[in-house]
Order: sequence, then structure tokens, then C-alpha cells
Amino acid sequence: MRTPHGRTRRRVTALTLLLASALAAAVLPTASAAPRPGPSAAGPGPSTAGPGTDYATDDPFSADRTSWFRKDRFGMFIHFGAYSNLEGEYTRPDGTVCRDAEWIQRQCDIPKDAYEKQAATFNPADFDAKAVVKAAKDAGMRYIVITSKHHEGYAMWPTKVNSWNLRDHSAFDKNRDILAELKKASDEAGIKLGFYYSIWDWHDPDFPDPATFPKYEKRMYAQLKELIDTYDPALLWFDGEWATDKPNNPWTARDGERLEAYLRGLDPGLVINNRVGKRRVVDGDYGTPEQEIPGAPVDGQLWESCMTLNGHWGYARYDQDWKSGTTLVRNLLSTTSRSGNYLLNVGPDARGRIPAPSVERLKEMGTWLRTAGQGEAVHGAGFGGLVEEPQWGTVSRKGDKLYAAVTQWPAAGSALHLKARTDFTVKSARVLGSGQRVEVTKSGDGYDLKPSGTATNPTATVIELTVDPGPTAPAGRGTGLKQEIFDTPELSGSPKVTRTDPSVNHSWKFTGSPDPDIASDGFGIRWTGAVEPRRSETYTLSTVSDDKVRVWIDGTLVIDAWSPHEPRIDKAQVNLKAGTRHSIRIEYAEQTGEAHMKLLWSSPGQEQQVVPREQLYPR
Ligand code: FHN
Repeated sequence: MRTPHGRTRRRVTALTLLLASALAAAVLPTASAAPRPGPSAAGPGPSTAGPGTDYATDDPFSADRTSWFRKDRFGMFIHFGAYSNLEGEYTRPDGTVCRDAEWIQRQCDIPKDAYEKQAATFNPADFDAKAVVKAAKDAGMRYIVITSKHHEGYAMWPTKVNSWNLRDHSAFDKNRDILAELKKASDEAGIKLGFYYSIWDWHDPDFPDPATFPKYEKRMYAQLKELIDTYDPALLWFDGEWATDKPNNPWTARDGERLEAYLRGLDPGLVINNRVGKRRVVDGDYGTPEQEIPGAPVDGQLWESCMTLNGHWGYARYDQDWKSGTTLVRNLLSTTSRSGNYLLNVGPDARGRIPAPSVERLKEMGTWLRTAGQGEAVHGAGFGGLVEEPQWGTVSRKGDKLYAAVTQWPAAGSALHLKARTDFTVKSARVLGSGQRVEVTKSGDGYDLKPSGTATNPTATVIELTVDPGPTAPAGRGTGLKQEIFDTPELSGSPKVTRTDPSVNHSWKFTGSPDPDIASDGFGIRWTGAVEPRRSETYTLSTVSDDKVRVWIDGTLVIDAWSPHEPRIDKAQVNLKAGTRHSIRIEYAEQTGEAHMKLLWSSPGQEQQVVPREQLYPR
């Protein structure tokens, strides 16, 4: 099926649409626990969302669907809305000045009519999509996420759902559509485009009251369908999912379950963040730490750190507290070295222009990335894995290359030490952008790197190591684990279903279950068989579970989370031998509420992933 702008939409099967529409129409309790009819934005349909539904359709750590996101590493966030028209300052009728950016209406208690009046003068005539995309591409950014609707509820596209939008309520050219302009420019530049969409809506009168919230929800579904059908975004970045007031936010995890299923029914290729639900490890495809960088790869989920260039997301004319280009490059190196993405924000002004200091810093980042191939340490790279993160910089890995980005260059004759996490060898080393020799010697618990010259730049000098990561067995020929499903959480009696489960990668949430004959609550599962690692290393096994789980390896209980819990991660370190089929037994129980069960692994030489089918054998 061709979409309006020429891209072939991924084929959406009838079942996924049916499931999506059924979910949209499913009656689910609201925050007040009273049943609340879901919106029928996707149209009515028989309720297939129930026992037998499993929302885990792939492993975001290894699926083709998320491949671009895991490789791109660096994106541009754009906060642009009616709030931009005030440029961070609101002068009250009494002459006092109140300052904020995208929260200005709420934080400065601007009356609705006054806010609508100022929005009517909004005219971002100088918004230049090609210039925005060029700034992103020149910075080394590979994707863009723009606010299509922030908490103020103002749509930045000509939505048909209401008139509170840039087409119908502004002084802007009524023949222009900035999201369409951005989509065209992004496609031409080979940049992915995503949309930020706030669930929390300060403008829609039906939003705060759980009794009327379904009317808002139906409009929200309709707007999201407009965005997908009109602009074919690669990613949806939800926000405003948290419990709050002014106005009250009725959004629940069940609402998130239904919305995520609806969206995946519309476009199975979408990448969706975890704020579609309640910002948990079981929501969406990736976690969203904000204004901070996790110290290591995030357990159980991909992740992306979003950050401002100064102190505000939306434009604030008085905020000149800009991060330096060096800080920004080092932040990007830190996120990459922990297998995360960096979503760096710009806030266009009232005319739609990106502030010059923002453009300057993005140019500095792009220059560093383009110099001497230093961008290889970021694009397509990820967790260093083979070595501990050093004090003197960061280490990312891409295949047989380790990129040591040195921010504290050693004194002449001194060495940089890398602590090894596994047996691997260094075959060669070179400084990108310099012909200087680098002496590599085995030393204690790792390697010493002794460069013979000076750093190439003050931000970070990259030493590229070519390594042999050590023996990795060929992929196995496994088919999965034996799975026995019981209709009691005690796993008592005889199993109602016995089959081979290709991988332990399940998200039954509130409405689903492992089989149509198994109710959504009150079931138990036992998996048995063998797990065969491809490397002889210490593996970290992680379970993502709700309600209860325990795991045995070679008869030893290594994870014991046998008390009911909300969605959470439990981990164990186990020494596994390549080519050996270590026995594994997993017991899981769902009592009531949500149900999730995933088994992931990682090791110094193995990126985090759901344990794949070919390494699992039923017994
Ligand atoms: O309230 C928003 C805020 O305005 C901004 O959009 C950030 C960006 O991720 N998200 C929320 C705060 O967590």
C-alpha cells in the first residue's frame, strides 16, 4: 500500500487491525476503577484482545524494526508550539513578568482566553524545514523528533479534530504545514522523523474528568491516526503520562496498553517510547531518562537520554546558559558507550528560527564527528562490553573495533589502562587523525595503551583498537524451551497446554494470556530445557516479570523473585561454557493484574538481548 508521500507503508495485517480496533473499543477500568468504554477511533470490532493475546511481537534489542534506532544513536529533539510565541516571558495585566517556556501557560496561570489570544498571533513564518534538517544532519544527527502537540494541547499540524492548531488558530500562512515540510526535508536527507505527543492536555475540556476522559481519548486516537496516515512517522515519543493535577491526569497503564496496541495495529513498524504507558520497563520499546545519562546499559530495555542545550526545552530568550560543544560530544560518547541514544533539543523562537547558539554547538558536534572518522565511535557503535569503562574516557564497540575516546590524555611516557572483562586480544591500535604509534601491552587485569604523541583535540581523542573478541561458537540449532502452562498460579495439577516456546519473550499485560484457553489472571508456566551460550563467559541473566518468577541453571536457583511484584527486573550472574547445553528451568506465576515474562542475557562479548531461539533446546 503506497502512502500519500510515496513511502510504502508496512503491510498491516487484518488481525492486527482487528486486535487494535477491539482494544480501542475494549471496556477497561479507569483510574476510578469504574469500567470506562475505550474510544472507537479505530472503529468497532469484535473483542479479540483477551486470553491468548501476547503484545510482545519481537525483541527490540534485535528486531529489524528497531535496527535504525539502535544504529543512529543521535537525534534532534524540537520543542515548538504556541508557547514559543511568548519566547519564555509573559507580562501579566498587573505588569509583573512571569518566566517559563513550554509550561508557561500553567506555571504563569495565564487565563485560557488570554493564552488563546496570544496564540492567535503566532506566525512562525521563518520556519525553514530544510535548514532545520541540514542543521541536524550537519551535527551528525540521524533522526528528528518534533513536538506535534505539547501539554498545551495545540496541534502543530492542520488537525481536523479541533480548531486549536497552527492552521486554524494562528497568524501563520494557511497554505503551509510545517510537519509536512519537515517530513519532505527529512525524507530527502535520509533522516528519520518522529513525533512527540503529549497525553496530558491542558486545553481539552474532557481531559481531567475520568467520566469524560473517553471523549478526549477518542480525539487523541483520531489525531494520532492523522499523524500516522499523513506523515508516516518512524517513531512516536509520548509524554505527559504521569499522575498530576492542574489539570488532573486520569491516564492509566491500561490506557497505555490499549493505545500501544492500537498504534502497532496501525503501523507495526513504529518505534514507541515507554511514556505511552507509565514510563516502565514493560511499556513501549525504550526507556527515556531525561537530563541525565545512565551509568551503564539499562536493564531490560533500549534507552534514549533526552537533554536540553541550555536550561529550557521551549525557546526562552533570556536563557543563554548553553552547554559547551565539548560537554555535548562527551555526553554523546557516554550514551553510545552504554548502548543508549542521545536526543538533543532545540527550541525555535516565535518566528520558527533555531537560536544561533544552538546551531553553533550542533556544528561543533558535527565537526568533531566528521574529523578523522571519529563518528565511527558513535554511529553503529554501542556498549564497550569487553572492557570496563575507564576513568579517562569512554569505550564503545563496533564489531572488531573498540573506540577508546580519551578525554584525559596521559602524560608523555604514561599509559592508559583498560581493564578486561573477558579474554580478548588487541591486534592493533591507532589514533584517529594522527600517525603516532600506540604501544599496547598486556598488563595485569587488562591492557596498557601508550600513545607516543599528543592528543589530537581537547574534546576527545579516539584510539581505535582492532581486537579479536575471542572464541564465539556458531549459532546453535535450538528450537526453544518446553513450555507447560497451568491454569493455576501454583502450577498445580497437569498442564493445560504443553508446547515448545521459541523464546521467553512475553507481554500479556492486563487483557492477554499465554493461550486462548487460559484466563488473563491466575495462571502459571514452567519452562524446561537447555540454554547454550556462544561464548564461555560470565553471563548476566535478566528476567522482566510480573507477578512472580524463579530461575534454575544446572539445578541451582539463581533468580528467586517468588513473591508477587509489579513489573521489575531481576538478575543473576552465571558462568556458562560455549557449546555446553546448561539445563534451565523457569517457573512463573500470574496472580492478578498485569502479566509479563521475558528472559534476556548479556555478557562482555554479547550485547543484551532476549535469549534467542537458536540457543534454547526443549527437554
Ligand atoms: O513536561 C515535559 C517537558 O515540558 C518536556 O517536554 C520534557 C522533555 O522530555 N518532558 C516533560 C518533562 O518530563
